[in-house]
Amino acid sequence: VAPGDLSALISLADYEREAAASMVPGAHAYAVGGAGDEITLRDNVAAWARLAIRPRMLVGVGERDPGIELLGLPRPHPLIVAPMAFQRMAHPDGEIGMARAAAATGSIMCLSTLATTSAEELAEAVPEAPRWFQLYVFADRGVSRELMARAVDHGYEALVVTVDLPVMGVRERDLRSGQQMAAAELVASAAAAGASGSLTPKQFATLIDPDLSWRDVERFASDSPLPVIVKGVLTAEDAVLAAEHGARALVVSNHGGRQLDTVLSGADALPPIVEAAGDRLDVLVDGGIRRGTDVLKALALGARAVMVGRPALWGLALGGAEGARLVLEILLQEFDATLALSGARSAREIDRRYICPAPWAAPAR
Ligand code: FNR
Ligand code: LAC
Repeated sequence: VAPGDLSALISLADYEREAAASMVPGAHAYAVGGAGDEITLRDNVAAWARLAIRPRMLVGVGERDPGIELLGLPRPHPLIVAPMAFQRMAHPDGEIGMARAAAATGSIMCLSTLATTSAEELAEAVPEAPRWFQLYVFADRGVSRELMARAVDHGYEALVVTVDLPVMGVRERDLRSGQQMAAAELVASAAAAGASGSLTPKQFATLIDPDLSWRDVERFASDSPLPVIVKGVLTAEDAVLAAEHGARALVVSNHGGRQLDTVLSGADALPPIVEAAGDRLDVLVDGGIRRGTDVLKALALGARAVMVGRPALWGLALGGAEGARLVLEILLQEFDATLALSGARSAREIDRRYICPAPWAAPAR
């Protein structure tokens, strides 16, 4: 495609392919890579394709409502932009561009602790974006408390505590690329982490406290006026602990296959977690959401909402705020068509009856 002309890109797969051709190789490796042999990375996508849809006919789908309820509040649809570090590495619009795309589409923007824009800058630049703040807890708890206070002061609606990165996963694409990044892109993030100068993702990871425990989650939940969402849980056991320690919600996630290879996909981990959570927790899921049909399947398995990671970053890389917006719009249009063709008038009525195990083998990618 000609630079600036995104109209030829009609699917998220188109964005994936074009981003691979146009991003700086080191930045692309960091964005798309996974841990180890990338078995989980691939399975995150394949797992949604192992589910088939059981559509109902003649339901009357002339009016469709993609709206859901999350943390007790109505939301226009179930899409959330996943927290992703260093977005200015993909495009100069960075996190502010991503927030504009989220605001334009009614999606929640989740800002990473390791962002290249501070929480307050983002809030001032795009006050209309519904926003959550993702917290990495550093060994220096003062820094985390400061980050939390700033999120509270600047209109962030939830605190997403990521618990699956006690240490950084071993990502061979980054080892091969040397993870070259412009120092300027790293300075803002270093400031957020309470350090001066610039830090690479690997250096950041060493600031994160590997001894973080459920007691810390409980403390954040009781100190924070914002609801705490635990991100990165894959077992029913941990879902029960999250509820017992004051979390309001959790994100079933393997960090986009970037941490421990050969763990379960979100789709496969979800059902026992939904069952264990009962009505104590809102359960969200992420990993490999690339089609509107994937969104319906996630809701059918009991998720209330989904986070979308890399596709939004491909959009940002190719067209800044506008590119990210187009990606979210494609997904929303696909989800609307999926509702109509599945015979679901409302996202809230989607349940297990809409899916079954697929009789085909998921296509290899
Ligand atoms: C991430 N992810 C992530 N998660 C988090 O809690 N804090 C972070 O700073 C980051 N950073 C980050 C950077 C990049 C480049 C990627 C691709 C991912 C994980 C992210 O929030 C989410 O869990 C996955 O990306 C979801 O999978 P998909 O949609 O990318 O397949
Ligand atoms: C990553 C971290 C920073 O996945 O969350 O790269």
